[in-house]
Amino acid sequence: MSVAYLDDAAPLHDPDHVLGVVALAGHAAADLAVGLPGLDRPGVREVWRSETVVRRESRPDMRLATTEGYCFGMIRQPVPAPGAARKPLSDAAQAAYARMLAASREAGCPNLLRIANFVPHITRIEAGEERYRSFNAGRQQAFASFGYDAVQAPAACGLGCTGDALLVWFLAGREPGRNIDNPRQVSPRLYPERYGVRRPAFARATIAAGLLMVSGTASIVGHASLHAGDVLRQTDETIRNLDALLAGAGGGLGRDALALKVYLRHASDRDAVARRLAGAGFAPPAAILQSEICRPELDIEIEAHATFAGQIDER
Ligand code: 3EB
Repeated sequence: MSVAYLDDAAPLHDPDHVLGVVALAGHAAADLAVGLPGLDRPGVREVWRSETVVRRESRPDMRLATTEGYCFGMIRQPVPAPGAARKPLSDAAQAAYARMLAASREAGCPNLLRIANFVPHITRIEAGEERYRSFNAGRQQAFASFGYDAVQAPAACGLGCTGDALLVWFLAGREPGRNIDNPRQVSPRLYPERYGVRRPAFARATIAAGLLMVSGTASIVGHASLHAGDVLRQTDETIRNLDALLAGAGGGLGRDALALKVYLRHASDRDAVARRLAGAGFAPPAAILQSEICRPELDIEIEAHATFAGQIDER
């Protein structure tokens, strides 16, 4: 599997091998339109490709691509209006995750390998509860009702977006991946209750499909956010977390092997953060995007992937 980042003018070649096109920023044609403000270029599409030919299918508000051994899905789940549901985000998350679990199992790919969550207005308080907490409840409920063990949950990201739909894409496989732990951070399953009575469920990184896929990573040590108000110290802490995951993955990958997606709360932080990352030996980010991070005190979250030749079972 491979991932590329295209600006809006770039043609999408070899469509038979494309699993999915996610427009992170800009308005180019895509399977899933996230449409965050692009801080380094106005349009950027993330393109997932398979080495083998892809079968594609469209359902209402969902695109599905399957290959021998893998399934890639993109879901646009409308969020009910606050008056129409008691917990709109919980309902939407439960519905989106139920569709994901049903579709991946139906495709013979019951092992989730990577999930991305874009939650509209993620830190807004609604009916006395933050929407991210409500999202966490719905995600857990769907896992529970499908008998999916949340301990197996793969790498993910949880970011804010605008609009009125929850956007989720996922990669699932016939075979399981290998989840990587970050010893500097507690598992999201063990976060304190303030992130939801039903906790977040995701792994810090997953190795599968020839990729090391690193979750949204932030300035969190243990379960606590560090360096509130200082984006550069948050960047440094995030780099230490990325280093821990590179070490945990094995295979000798360095910082420069990672393709980064950098999410910033404040557009004005772009140049300082880009300089800090370059100075630390990272390649220029694949994308720099403006987004609401899921904890109000965090100003930066970094997601990454690298091609990974190491065997999944070589522990
Ligand atoms: C964190 O480490 C930061 O809820 O799926 C990162 C990755 C975060 C995934 C998710 C949230 C999620 O808790 C936020």
